[in-house]
Amino acid sequence: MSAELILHHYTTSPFSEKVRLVLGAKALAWRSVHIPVVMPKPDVLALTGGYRRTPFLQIGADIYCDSALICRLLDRLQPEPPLYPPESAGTAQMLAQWADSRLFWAAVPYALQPRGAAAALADVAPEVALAFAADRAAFTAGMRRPTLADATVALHSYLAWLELHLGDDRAHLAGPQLSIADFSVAHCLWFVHRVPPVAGVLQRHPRVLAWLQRTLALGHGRPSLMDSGEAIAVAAAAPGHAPVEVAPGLGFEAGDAVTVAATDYGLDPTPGRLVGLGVDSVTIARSDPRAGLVHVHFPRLGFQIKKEKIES
Ligand SMILES: N[C@@H](CCC(=O)N[C@@H](CS)C(=O)NCC(=O)O)C(=O)O
Repeated sequence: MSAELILHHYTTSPFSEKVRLVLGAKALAWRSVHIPVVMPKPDVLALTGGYRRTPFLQIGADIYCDSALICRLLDRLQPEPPLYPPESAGTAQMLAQWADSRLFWAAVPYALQPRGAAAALADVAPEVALAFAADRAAFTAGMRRPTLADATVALHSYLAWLELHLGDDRAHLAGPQLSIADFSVAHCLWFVHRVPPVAGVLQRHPRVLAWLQRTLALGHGRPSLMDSGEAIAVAAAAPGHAPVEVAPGLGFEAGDAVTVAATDYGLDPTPGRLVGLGVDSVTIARSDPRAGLVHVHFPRLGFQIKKEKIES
């Protein structure tokens, strides 16, 4: 692998934990850039052009947004162990999508109930905790966030389903082989597991707990710290970009001025010129005064591309 893998993340981010565990399973070396937990994030936006969610992966002047796309990329770069083993790839991806959407939005509000938040934010000044709450309210504006009552019944149901699913002594969630499903479910339950006052809910599901401990033991690979200024300099100095093309028949042409934005929450759009489009991903080119010409890649699923009017 030529250019370095640079993961922009923060310790407490569940979707970052998903990617860190994939890096661990694949025994990869990577550079670790710690980004702010709340806005403003000027060095993040210099690279992504608008997307503010965590994590994203940088290779030179290519920026890969969303853990689903990052995991597909890592699997191409380092195929062993595979995240999409042919015998279970369909089941694995459906399970992963369920976990990243439904299980995530049960686990996070459950873990951040008052006694969980008190422990998770124990070392944080009250004004920082308030800023976090305000930031996440804006981040999820327009989305119906589960109440604690909603999240509690959902998490109990989901844990019971998983316990049943593991009842045939399968080693991994989609079958005998590790897959993307393990990482998507593990990052959600990790967020509950790491907060002692609420982690007891997992004890009632011994198969789930044993599977989670096995999955978390994959570790994080070999990270080494980098600061965000250095990461921007890496983008500015990169000799080029990963090859991409715009496939015909998908509604857009190469060079179109577009915005790309998530459709669920954290909807901030990234504007640019379309340079890549397929059924799996969309790529736009944009210039930044500090990072230079960057290509920002998104998954196609879960993101909306909109043509922008060009000022004449
Ligand atoms: N679908 C996205 C979801 C990412 C996501 O929700 N990340 C959370 C942190 S785990 C986030 O962006 N929180 C707000 C922030 O970090 O600014 C992915 O798979 O990467």
